[in-house]
Amino acid sequence: MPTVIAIKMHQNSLSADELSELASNIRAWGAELGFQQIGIADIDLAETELRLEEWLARGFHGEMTYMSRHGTRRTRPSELIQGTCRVICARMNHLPAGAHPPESALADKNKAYVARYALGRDYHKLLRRRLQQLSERVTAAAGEWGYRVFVDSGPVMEKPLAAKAGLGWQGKHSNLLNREAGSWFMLGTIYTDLPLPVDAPVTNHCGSCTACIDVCPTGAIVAPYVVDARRCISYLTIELRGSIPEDLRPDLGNRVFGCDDCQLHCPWNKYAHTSDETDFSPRHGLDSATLLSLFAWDEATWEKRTRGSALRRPGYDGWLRNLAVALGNAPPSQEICAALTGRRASVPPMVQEHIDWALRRQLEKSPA
Ligand code: B12
Ligand code: SF4
Repeated sequence: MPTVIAIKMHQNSLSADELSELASNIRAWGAELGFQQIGIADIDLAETELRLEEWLARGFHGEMTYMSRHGTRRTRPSELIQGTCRVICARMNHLPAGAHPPESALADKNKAYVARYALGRDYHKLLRRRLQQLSERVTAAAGEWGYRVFVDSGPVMEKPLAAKAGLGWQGKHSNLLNREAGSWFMLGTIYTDLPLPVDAPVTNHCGSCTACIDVCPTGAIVAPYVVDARRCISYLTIELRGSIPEDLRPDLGNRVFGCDDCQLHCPWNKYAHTSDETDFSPRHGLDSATLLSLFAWDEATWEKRTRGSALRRPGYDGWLRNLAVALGNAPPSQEICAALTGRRASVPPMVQEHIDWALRRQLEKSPA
C-alpha cells in the first residue's frame, strides 16, 4: 500500500445540469460494467474519524500497522488526494453461483472452509479493472477529470463512504448491509474532484437483532458495530503473519482462510444474490476441498494454484499454518497425524509450532 499518494487533479468546469446528467450516466455505465449499485458521497467523515481513532487507540487493528500509518489521510480524502471533493462508491456481488453451500463445508470438519469472497479470482483485480473502465468512460464523455481508483489499495474508509453514498448501512458486524442484497458484495471507490450531486444515506435496519454478535466463534464483535480485529478469524488467518494465539485456535474450527459466520447468520442475507461473474467461480474445488488435500499442496503447487487469487495474502507459510490448526481441530485420525508428522521437517519453526499443537490436539482426542 502506498504511503502518500500525490496525483494531479484537473478542475473540470461542468454546469450543475451537466454534473447531474453525468452522475446518472455513471450509474448506468456502472451497471453495464457489472456493478449492482453506484452511489456518490461527499468527503465529510468527521464522525468516522473519531471512531477510527478510538478503534486504533484500543489496539483493535493488531499488527495491521497500515491502518494507523496514514493518520488523518485515511479519513480526510482531500488530504490523501488534493482536490478530492466526492467519492464514487460501487458495490459488486461476489457470492459464486453454483458453489457448494457454505454450511456443508463448515459442518464437515475434514473439509476446509474458505471465505466465499476468496474462492475465485481476486476481487481487487476484477473491481479495480472495472472501475478503471468506468473512469475511462467518464473521460470519454466529459473530458479530463481528476480521479483515482481504490479497491483496498489505499488508506480509504470504504464502508463509511459507501454508507454515506446510500449503498447500505454498516451492520453490527460492521460490514455494509443492503436491504435488497444483504452483505455478500465487495466495495470499490473512485476519488474525484468533480462536484457531482451526492446521494442520501439509508437508515439502519439492524434493529434489536444480535445474530452476528452471538454467532461469532471468537467473540470478535466486542460491541455492536465494533470488531476487535485481533480476535477475528479473518485477521488471524489472513493478516496475521506470525503465530495464532493458542487460546483462539480451537475456535477457528476448519476455517482456513477468512470467516463468514457473521454474514451467514445475518437475516438480511436471505435477500442476497449470487454473482454473474464467472471470475468468482470456485477454483480447484475450493468450495468443498478436504483439509488433507490442501495440506498436500507443495509450494510450487500453491504458487500455481493461487495465482490471481486473494488466497496468496498470508503466504505459503500462513496457508500451512492455518491448515495445521484446522487439522488439529479435525476429528482424530491416523491419516491426519501422519500428514502432519510428514510435513514437520520441511517447514519453518512458526509452522512447526502449529503442527506440534495440532498433533497434541489430535492425540488428546484419540481414543486411548
Ligand atoms: C481492515 C479490514 C479488515 C480487518 C478489520 C475488520 C473491521 N471490521 O474493521 C479484518 C482483517 C478483521 C477484516 C475482516 C473482514 N473483512 Co475486511 N477490510 C478491512 C479494510 C481494509 C478496512 C476496514 C476499516 O477501515 N476498519 C477500521 C474500523 C474502525 O472501521 P469500521 O469497520 O468501518 O468501523 C466502524 C464502526 O465500528 C463504526 N461504529 C463504531 N461505533 C459505532 C456505533 C454506531 C451506532 C454505528 C452506527 C457505527 C459505529 O465506526 C467505525 C468507523 O467507521 C476494508 C477495506 C477498506 N479500505 O475500507 C476491508 C473490508 C471492510 N473487508 C471486507 C470484507 C468482505 C471482510 C470479511 C467479510 C472477509 C472474510 N470473509 O473473512 C471480514 C469481515 C469481518 C468483520 N466482521 O468486519 C469488505 C466489506 C464489504 C462489505 N459488504 O461491507 C471491505 C470493505 C473490503 C472491500 N473492498 O470490499 N477486514
Ligand atoms: S468474520 Fe468471523 S470471526 Fe470475524 S467478526 Fe465475523 S464471525 Fe467473528
